Amino acid sequence: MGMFCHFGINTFFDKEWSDGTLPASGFAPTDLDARQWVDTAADAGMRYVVLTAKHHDGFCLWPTDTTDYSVRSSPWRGGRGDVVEELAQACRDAGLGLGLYLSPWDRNAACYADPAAYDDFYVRQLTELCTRYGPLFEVWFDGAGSEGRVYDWGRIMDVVDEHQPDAMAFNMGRPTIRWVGNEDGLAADPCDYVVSAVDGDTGSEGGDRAWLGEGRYLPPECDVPIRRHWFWQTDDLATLKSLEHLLAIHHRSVGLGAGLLLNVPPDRRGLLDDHDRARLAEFGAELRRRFGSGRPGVLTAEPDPATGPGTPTDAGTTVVRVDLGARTPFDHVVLGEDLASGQHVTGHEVLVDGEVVAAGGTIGVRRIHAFDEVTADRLELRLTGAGAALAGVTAHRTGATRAPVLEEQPDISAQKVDAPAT
Ligand code: FUL
Repeated sequence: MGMFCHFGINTFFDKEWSDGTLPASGFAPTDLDARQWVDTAADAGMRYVVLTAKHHDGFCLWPTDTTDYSVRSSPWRGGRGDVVEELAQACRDAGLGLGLYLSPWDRNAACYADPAAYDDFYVRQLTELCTRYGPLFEVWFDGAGSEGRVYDWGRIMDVVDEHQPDAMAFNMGRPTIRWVGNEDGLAADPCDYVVSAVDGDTGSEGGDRAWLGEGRYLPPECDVPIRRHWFWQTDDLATLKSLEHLLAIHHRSVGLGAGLLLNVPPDRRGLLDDHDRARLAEFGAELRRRFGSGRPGVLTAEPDPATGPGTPTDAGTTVVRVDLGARTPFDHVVLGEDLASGQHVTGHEVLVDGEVVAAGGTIGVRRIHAFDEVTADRLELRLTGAGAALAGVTAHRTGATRAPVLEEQPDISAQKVDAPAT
């Protein structure tokens, strides 16, 4: 789980997308403190933070040498500030990963009209980000606005490979993780890690989906804003997602084996809004209460006597007996698949006293199930899929006996989006 921070020139003009003409002088956070962002993220159980170093408007949050449209031309810290550096330092201090979003679509750069010149420009920007701020956990490539545009992804990704070989790459170029196909934060079952076709831009090596070929290992990262919009807006508070909705997103992303990147936008002070912080704190506390400590089971796996052993060509069924050590009341299980040789589980059932209490398709790194409370000292898992194996099972008594429920959410307001000329 990570925290997304959309912050930039839009924050100061009530915009979601601006067209690259908003004055840099408008970027004037009064009280910016990236440690507050990072501490809030860490308290909520986030492991990394991804910042919009440059959104589609082209305004750069670091003092780049590639354009004047940056913090250097703003009044903030007398033009000597660097938001990326302040966040990088705060992440280092707190032990969180740093991710950077660099929009390929740039509505300010004059050279955008010239693909070869812009590739140079973009490579220089990415090189700055990949060499000035220490190790990056993720680089985030957003496909919006780039429909039909061919970038030199080979060159672009060489920058990442050379300077940040361990960084995850989101969505474009040579991605290592993929967009889940919606901005609601929701994965679905099956949540396949190896895909040969996806929604969105993944595998856009020159825009060519054939790049996916027979299949690529690309687990999804589910991105979603905590309010209606990605950037902080003066009139958005009523759209702050409820605790129940956030728990439902968690259940449908992390609980299905996907990653979750939850956007919490800094405001015009350069601080996370107090309402959002309170909601995040509740969210983190509830996750800790539900899943922080559970009773781990001791696992014994054997082929199902009815179907025989699974072989590489025969999916078979594997039975995993889970010994909880003592009679335990529980209403949730958290399953983890053994992924050492890849993802193999394609179906599973959870049985208590011979009754199926939960069932599903894939498991992956984590799968969460909710059901009516039972009390037992053991349970059984029946797995389908050649080579299927589990890494762990924990039982939890949360007091909640059903999956949290998604609520209706408002759409992004068209007034906040300066649409490109068609
Ligand atoms: C979209 C962008 O257009 C939004 O502004 C936001 O950055 C979201 C994460 O991705 O494609």
